[in-house]
Amino acid sequence: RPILVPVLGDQLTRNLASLRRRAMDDTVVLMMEVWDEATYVKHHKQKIALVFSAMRHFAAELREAGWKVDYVKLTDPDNSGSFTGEVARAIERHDPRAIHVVEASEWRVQQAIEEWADRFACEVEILPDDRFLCSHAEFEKWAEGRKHLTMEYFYREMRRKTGLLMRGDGKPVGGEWNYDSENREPPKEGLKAPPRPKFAPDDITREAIELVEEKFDDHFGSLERFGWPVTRDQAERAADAFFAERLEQFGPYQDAMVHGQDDLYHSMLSSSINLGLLDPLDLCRRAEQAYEEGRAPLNSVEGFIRQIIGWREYVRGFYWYFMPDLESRNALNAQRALPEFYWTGETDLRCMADCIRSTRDNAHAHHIQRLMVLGNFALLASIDPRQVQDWYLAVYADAYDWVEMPNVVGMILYADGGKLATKPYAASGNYINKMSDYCTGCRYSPAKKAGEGACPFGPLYWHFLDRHRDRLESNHRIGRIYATWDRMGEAKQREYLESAEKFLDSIVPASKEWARY
Ligand code: FAD
Ligand code: DLZ
Ligand code: SF4
Repeated sequence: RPILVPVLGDQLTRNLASLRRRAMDDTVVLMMEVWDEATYVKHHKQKIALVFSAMRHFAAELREAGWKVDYVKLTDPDNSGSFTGEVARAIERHDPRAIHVVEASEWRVQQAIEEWADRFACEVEILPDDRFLCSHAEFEKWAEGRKHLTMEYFYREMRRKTGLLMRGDGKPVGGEWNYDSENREPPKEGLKAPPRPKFAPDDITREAIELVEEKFDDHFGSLERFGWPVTRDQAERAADAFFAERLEQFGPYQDAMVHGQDDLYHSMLSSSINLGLLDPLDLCRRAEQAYEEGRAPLNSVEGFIRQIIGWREYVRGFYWYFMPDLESRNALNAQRALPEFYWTGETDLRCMADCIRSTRDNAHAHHIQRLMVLGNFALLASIDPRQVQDWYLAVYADAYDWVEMPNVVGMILYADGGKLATKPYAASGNYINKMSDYCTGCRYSPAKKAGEGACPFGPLYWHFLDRHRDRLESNHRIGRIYATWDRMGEAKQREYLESAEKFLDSIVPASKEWARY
């Protein structure tokens, strides 16, 4: 009797804990395309095509290496539609003596897996996902008793643990832990990054795309520009191109935004890392090597490593530490429905329109677009956190709720009451104007403060601060801004508030359920 090893759609590596320790001859690998996973939100079309194509390529790679793979396609007539249903059917087919499965990255799926031991008549072993550096227990130990879970301190622990950019004496390379202050260059005129490699769909990807066109045609997004890596080999080529051509400028322009330049110097590797095609620690070692060999400056390399062993590990720990409550947090009592333009891109706010266009065309927007444009708007306009979560989970190729949720609930909306961020990331149009070229060519002007033609972010910013004064005035990082507000005087304040209210009243809520079935 074999061991059954279910491999989930974001566990596509031969280095997976459950595969690493198995002998091929008494193992059946089970991979399942299931309706439940394809529809728990209405994922962007590119995401479904990406996941199915990458799963099918990985199954082929395993078979070629000698593994026995039982692959259930979405269209198989007896497909039950769920992981649990498919494992039950596979047990009938293979009569395994045990199931070995790596824990799920998401709460929803882990709950289902934890029921398998009671439900099935064979032993079930759930293994930790050691593709992450920090275990759940390690994060809990770090978080216990802290008022603020400041990412920076967690990150330093991860630097010490991995030895990345560390000197022999336990101090950070270059003398500082963090070079974020050197990672905020506004875009210079004519800034143009080398394009990332795109991978033309092969037969397997084309078949996945056809399936998506047939079954998920009403989902958001376009398939036209699909070019994601779907195999480890392609993902490695994408990483090579990033290290050779974009890492050097990644640091300085990390926060920059340029109209129509969707990738800039970002790695565009998140979907590959999250699927398991790339190993995050390996990428960090390669970045470190680029620094050691003088191919990239410290602020770029440290910035890249911080995003991965800092932010990525931190949000994963944060998610598991606060789930399931995290999902329903709404500390600022935000109730407004998501605007229709998040789905259509039809808005005169040029920054929003460009970020939504990139989201629709590429199933991607880079971090500062997600945070300081799309996220900032959702915060200032008090959009209901559940609807914001659904949107972010539905529209990006790299979206999984373990990473999307802390970023939405904690980072952009402050809906966790300040566990993740020490202050809300609220900003007026001045920030967007400084860090992008969006405002030139916008119908609105950030120089105009209120009334007709004024950039809506300004009035919305003051309206937000004013309505949350009770909570935010005592915050040491944002509280001082109230002195500026008070100095404005009542007439000016009224102008801002009325301008914001007029804008908020004009927002058209989403006309249909775009994100959920
Ligand atoms: P780069 O800028 O090249 O960064 C390198 C890597 O660092 C990324 O590939 C990613 O693995 C990691 N990283 C960077 N920032 C973060 C972060 N804040 N949290 C976790 N990992 C990070 N990332 C996802 O992978 N999936 C999501 O669903 C997701 N949702 C987000 C929602 C919001 C509201 C915000 C503000 C951020 C979200 N991010 C998410 C984080 C980040 O925006 C993306 O990881 C990044 O844009 C991916 O592009 P890249 O690979 O070019 O990243
Ligand atoms: C995102 C996704 C989609 C769209 N479809 C599948 C699927 O059919 N089968 C599968 O194994 N995984 C899929 N995934 C990724 C899963 O949602 C992800 O692996 C788990 O939910 C992680 O907890
Ligand atoms: Fe966005 Fe305001 Fe600039 Fe227009 S003026 S692009 S709305 S920040």
